[in-house]
Amino acid sequence: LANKKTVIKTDLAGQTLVTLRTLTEENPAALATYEKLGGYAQLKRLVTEQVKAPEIISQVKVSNLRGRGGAGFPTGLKWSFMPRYYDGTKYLVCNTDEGEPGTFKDRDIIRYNPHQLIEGMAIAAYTLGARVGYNYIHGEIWQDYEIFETALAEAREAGYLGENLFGTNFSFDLYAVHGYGAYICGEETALIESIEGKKGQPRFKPPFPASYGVFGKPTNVNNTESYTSIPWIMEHGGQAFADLGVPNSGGSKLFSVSGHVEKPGNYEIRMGTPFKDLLAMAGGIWKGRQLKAVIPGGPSTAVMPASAIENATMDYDGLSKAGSSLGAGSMIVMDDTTCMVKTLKRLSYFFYEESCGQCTPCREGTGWVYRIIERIVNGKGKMEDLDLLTDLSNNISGRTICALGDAAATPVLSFIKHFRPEFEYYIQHGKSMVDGK
Ligand code: L3W
Ligand code: SF4
Repeated sequence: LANKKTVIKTDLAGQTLVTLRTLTEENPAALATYEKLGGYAQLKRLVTEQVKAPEIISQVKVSNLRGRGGAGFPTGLKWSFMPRYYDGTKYLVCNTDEGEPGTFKDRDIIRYNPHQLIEGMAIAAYTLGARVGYNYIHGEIWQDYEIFETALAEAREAGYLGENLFGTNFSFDLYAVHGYGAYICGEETALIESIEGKKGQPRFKPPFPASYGVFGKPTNVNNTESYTSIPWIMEHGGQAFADLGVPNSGGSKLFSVSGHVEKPGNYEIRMGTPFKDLLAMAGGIWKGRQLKAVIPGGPSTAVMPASAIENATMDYDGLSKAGSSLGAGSMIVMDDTTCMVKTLKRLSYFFYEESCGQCTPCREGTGWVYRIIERIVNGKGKMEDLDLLTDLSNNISGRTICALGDAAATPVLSFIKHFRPEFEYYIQHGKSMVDGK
């Protein structure tokens, strides 16, 4: 790794680096770099001083860290669901299966700061009594998977993973699992099925993974960014992490900014940062054009017209008050040349393609929705299609095993709600109001 040439961003102005704190160094992914910045010191301290689990969980609760995979579930609360006294193996799972359009933050963590993730997972394993862990990495990313495997080997060699760590009776083995590139495997129970060697299809919940996870054993599943925040919280205290953000949204957070901006990329900023500041960091709207709309947290979060997001803040409550949600922080920016009808066609195809097919409303509904939008784009739409799309989406949402059904409905409902005249124009004229094609 030390010899591996990595491309790093040099302009980190305005960012508060927690999960990507090695980015300022020349070899960010190397073990020596992480150790130089105090890496693995928290794991060693907690294990050798035998700090009790409730004390650690209480710091995580105070930190206001909320799950970074999209649902925003409080991490400390989730950790408290794991049974403390259990006569058998408990598991730890990290979800690095980011696959939704516009999501690309977790791969940067394993690319630039894999050891902080490993330390965060080892601290979680110590706290929750997990003996074995898996990091499930999206099947379409190869180089980052290899970087993580190298980091695992370094950590084992240095005595941070394995048997009887630091001479205590705490043992933790961590493995990387290379996924298959299916979006649905990012759903935690589909991911668990996939780890078990089965087809990646979601299970009914409850039971939640905390009681019935990998191989039917208690399992804690968190996102990559969530685990990677843990060493910082242990070093500085839960309150310091909470203070980086705003009430109800602790810490700083990675935002993956893509679309029509001058400098797309990941930006780690404090929760509660105004949208305008994040947009400015990303260089503003490209080519001097105007902002038209933003999908703030990934396509499963509602699209927002410029007027709704312009004065919003980037945190759970801020975006929810403005009419959408934070999701995984995957912000897709669209300029005034964007045709919303064609954009919706692309997004709908994604959900149709990625549906696992178990539930009738999702399997049939996503395809039906896609075909209607395709028909509109091909100039054969009917005005009643808009009500049909709304009706169909409302009948997918809330009637399926997993959240993909709701996720597929969200863009359709929000695009039609905010940009209905564009859809009506397309149906009436057989071409786009925006690009005339
Ligand atoms: C025990 C209870 N555990 C809840 C746990 C549950 C899970 C977590 C949150 O979906 C969302 C989805 C995407 N006892 C529990 C309990 N839990 N109650 O808490 O659960 P849930 O069901 O709210 O969320 P989820 O199934 O994890 C995640 C949305 O995120 N999303 C997705 C982005 C895409 C990516 C990607 O490509 N990687 O992240 C963006 O918004 O639509 O709604 O752990 O077990 N009583
Ligand atoms: Fe599969 Fe869709 Fe049902 Fe989720 S909602 S289990 S993706 S068919």
